[in-house]
Amino acid sequence: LAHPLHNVWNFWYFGQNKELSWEENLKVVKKVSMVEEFWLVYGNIKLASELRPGCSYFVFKDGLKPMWEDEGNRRGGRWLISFDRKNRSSVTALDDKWLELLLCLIGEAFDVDGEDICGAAVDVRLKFDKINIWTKNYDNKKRILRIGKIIKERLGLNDIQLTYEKHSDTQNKARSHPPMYTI
Ligand code: M7G
Repeated sequence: LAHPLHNVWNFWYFGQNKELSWEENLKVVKKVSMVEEFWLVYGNIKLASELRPGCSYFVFKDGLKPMWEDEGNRRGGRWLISFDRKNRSSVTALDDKWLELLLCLIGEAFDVDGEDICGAAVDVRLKFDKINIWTKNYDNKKRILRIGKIIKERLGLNDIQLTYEKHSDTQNKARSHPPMYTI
């Protein structure tokens, strides 16, 4: 007996081979359309906290590539949550938050606002771990704020500020841009 997910998702891994371009470093690990497949994949890959700095996981709806250039992300942006690695309260703090976020995605915790969700990423970097949630249209302020509020509650981030940046601003690093939304 298998339990279908409301959406089909792809797990992606971003490795860090300096000889390859950014896009070439991005690989689909597995497509999941059933709850059982989700746990199988989750249980067979390294925990986020075990990734080498420079690596990322992305979990995106099927049909979307986890990149700014994808048609589904062109008008989009992301909620960005940064964790200073010095403050990793326990080895599993990041893993717990990432898993909780994945359960929000596959469990459709955002109700109809979830239509705006493209996917999520966890980035392990030297000084910071980052979790981001990508949405498809940066003008959908109400939806974005409601999504941000649920993430804050579910991930237990009441003391942390979340900022929403549009991808076109993230891409244009030459100028610094204030975030579009903050909660
Ligand atoms: P990052 O991995 O999102 O954050 O972006 P980091 O700075 O903490 O490592 C690092 C770099 O990866 C960017 O400056 C881009 O060169 C490249 N990059 C990241 N993303 C999400 C994209 C993307 O969607 N498309 C392209 N072409 N490059 C990207």
